[in-house]
Amino acid sequence: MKQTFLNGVAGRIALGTLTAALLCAPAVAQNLVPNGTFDHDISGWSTSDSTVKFAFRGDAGSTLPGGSGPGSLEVQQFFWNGGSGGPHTDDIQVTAGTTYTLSGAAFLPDSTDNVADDVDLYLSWRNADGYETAREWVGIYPIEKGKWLTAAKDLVAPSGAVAVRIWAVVGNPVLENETRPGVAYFDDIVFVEKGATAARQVLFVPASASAHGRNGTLWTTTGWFANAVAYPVEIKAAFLRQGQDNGSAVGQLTSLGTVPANGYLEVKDMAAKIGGAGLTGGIYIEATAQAANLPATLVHLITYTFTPNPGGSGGYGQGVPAVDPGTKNDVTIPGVYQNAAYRTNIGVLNTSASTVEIRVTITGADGKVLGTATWTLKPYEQKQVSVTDLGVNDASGGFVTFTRSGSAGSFRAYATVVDQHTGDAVYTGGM
Ligand SMILES: [Ca+2]
Repeated sequence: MKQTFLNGVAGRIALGTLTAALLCAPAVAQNLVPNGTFDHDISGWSTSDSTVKFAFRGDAGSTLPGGSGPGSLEVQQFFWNGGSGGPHTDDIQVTAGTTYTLSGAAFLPDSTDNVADDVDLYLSWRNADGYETAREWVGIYPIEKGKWLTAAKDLVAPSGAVAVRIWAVVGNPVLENETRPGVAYFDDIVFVEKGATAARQVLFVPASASAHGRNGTLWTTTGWFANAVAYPVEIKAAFLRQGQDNGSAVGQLTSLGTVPANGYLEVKDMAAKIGGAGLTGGIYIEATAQAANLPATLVHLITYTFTPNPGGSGGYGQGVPAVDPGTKNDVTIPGVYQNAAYRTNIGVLNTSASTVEIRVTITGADGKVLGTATWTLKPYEQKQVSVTDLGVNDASGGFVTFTRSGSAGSFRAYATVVDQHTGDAVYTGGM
């Protein structure tokens, strides 16, 4: 009786502590910006604006309450017309009608050589065709040099929006004969779904198999998942078949298991578990965690597509890292061989719900075009062919370029060079 009573008290204390911990935790949803705290680098940020320079700043970071500290994005603006510019994120998926909060911190170095007079976060809503449908500014003000400043704003995704792109921009006043840049550091750029208590990450495996190949090989794909957070992460997936619209498959996911908090999960023959045997194609992965305040990355995934060695012991295969949906306009992959020693397969996965059109060009070692094709891929369709399908029957070196013809959709491309004698394969994702 006494034992039961003590257990009951202990239980209540534990529950009380847990509740207090949950109440004290900041009610912040998952940061949808893949690298907004710049802990180690500025990966995920890019620009095509020649008046902008940007770099990693390892010695500076937000010192505001709750700030992520050292590691920030330095932006330099070399244009003096009263406008502004800076690098931006890749597209981040959103749902129309949903409320999001965009916030960030900025620091203008206190130097008379720093001509900047403005820092902002700029957000562009994009539709399924890849066009901007509306834009928003989150001004960080009043400007005070030598001090971390912050701003936040609630924004509702407008009708038709499927993605956003976020810019960190520096503005200069109108100045004549000026050469000194406006400079600012950015940190803790956070874009969250307001009130969300769960986190989600979408990944794609561009190529996988559960199928017999040449010379008695049997190719299957094993998934190696590393958990990046301190919560269990559930993994669900769909197989993305060649030559068809896989939009409905992405809406009917199959569970592949749970990656334990801070832990690891191996899933053997993933393609057969979600698609059935005898298939080659891509894989759609959805990782979810039931907790707030999580980063955009919940898991890291590498897949290993291999076969037992038909001629002896052991086996061989190739590693294929999972990728985020991305938005790539131009991808070049060096290493195209089609001769007695090697053969080359090239492939593309449509990582979007839109039809995507891609121009494929294979260029030989001497710079001459060896073959071209235009591929139209249905939503989430995967396609893989031999370079001989593009008329390339003799190539001892060269490269393949994939260019998105329209503005709609996104894709990931790859090439695999296979040893003709052993069947050993080397996978290269797009650059
Ligand atoms: Ca930081």
